[in-house]
Amino acid sequence: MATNARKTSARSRADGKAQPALKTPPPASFTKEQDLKAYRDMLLIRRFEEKAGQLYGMGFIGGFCHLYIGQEAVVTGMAMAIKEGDQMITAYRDHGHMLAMDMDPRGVMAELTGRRGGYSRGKGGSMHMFSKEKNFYGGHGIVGAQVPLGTGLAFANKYRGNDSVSLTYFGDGAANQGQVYESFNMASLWKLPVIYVIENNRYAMGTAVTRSSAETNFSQRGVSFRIPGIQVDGMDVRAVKSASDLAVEWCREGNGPIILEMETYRYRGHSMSDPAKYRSKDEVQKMRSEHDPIEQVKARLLDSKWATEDDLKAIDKEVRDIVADSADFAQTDPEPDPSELYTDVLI
Ligand SMILES: Cc1ncc(C[n+]2csc(CCOP(=O)(O)OP(=O)(O)O)c2C)c(N)n1
Ligand SMILES: [Mg+2]
Repeated sequence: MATNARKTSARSRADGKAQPALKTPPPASFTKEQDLKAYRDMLLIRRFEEKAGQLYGMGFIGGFCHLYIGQEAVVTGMAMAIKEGDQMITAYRDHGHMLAMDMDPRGVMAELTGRRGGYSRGKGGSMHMFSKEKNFYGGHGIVGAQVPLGTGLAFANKYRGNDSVSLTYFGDGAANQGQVYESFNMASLWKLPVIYVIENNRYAMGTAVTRSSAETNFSQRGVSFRIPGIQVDGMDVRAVKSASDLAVEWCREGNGPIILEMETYRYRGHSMSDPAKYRSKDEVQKMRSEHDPIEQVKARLLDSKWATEDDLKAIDKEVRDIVADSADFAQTDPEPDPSELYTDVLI
């Protein structure tokens, strides 16, 4: 559907041109194949993250490790809306993003355990992985740092005259960073094809959005820069897909940047060392039982008789096998040779 159809109200500009406001589109209607794919892709992320959590507990993973469990619908729905050549960049909660960009689970898991076969040859760890081949630009540990970089990717696309779009993800906490607004200004001024995906999972480390943010409607953070934004149910993969379709089309039509605020939730702590005392167990349990992105698709598949319990078990087995293989590889692949200590390093 053309994005033009969704432009609703108009705010007059000094130059007389209207600034459109956009409405959140209804969730996409999925075919059986799309629902099955969404289920399988989200399950892969969930099982991969559970395994990463186990390996961390067993001492195989050094440094930081931030799990994406609960937020799977965001990257999965967005990945269903993009095409070859579109780029993705995010922060440190990045394993799901890499799997959604079709990166090899072995390479991701082996990077977590610091092995040779990892995407950064075992020298980057959880927060620093890249694949130019798969158009994934990291993995960034400094909060907000990826936002100017993602904006730069969009600048390069415009400069080169291709129609690729930059998907620049960041969190509700990062949304309060100054460099985000410097990026917004330039992206809007130069009409850069960038989708700012704000993953509002309600917390930045142990701080709830209501304590850290004067304006908690993150979709409106671009108003001063004439960047439209919409709020999206980030726990429903179909809602994510339709919003992503709209945003991708908006960028490819040459309208400049757009913001998608994904309302989502992380089930685990901020990182592996977070006891999560800042929220109640009931709050987490309520999200899990009433809004889980994977359970929603599962119920739909069963209700519509598009899949039987046995079909879903077979998908679960396929996914578990991939994850088990990646974990085996990540425990047996050798560590980098000491001579690698000075390669790939700027000194
Ligand atoms: C510039 C900077 N300041 C502080 C930190 C410490 N820090 C790491 S994650 C984080 C919270 C970010 O929260 P959010 O953007 O909501 O992302 P989420 O962890 O929820 O995915 C903070 C303050 C950092 N890494 N970089
Ligand atoms: Mg957050």
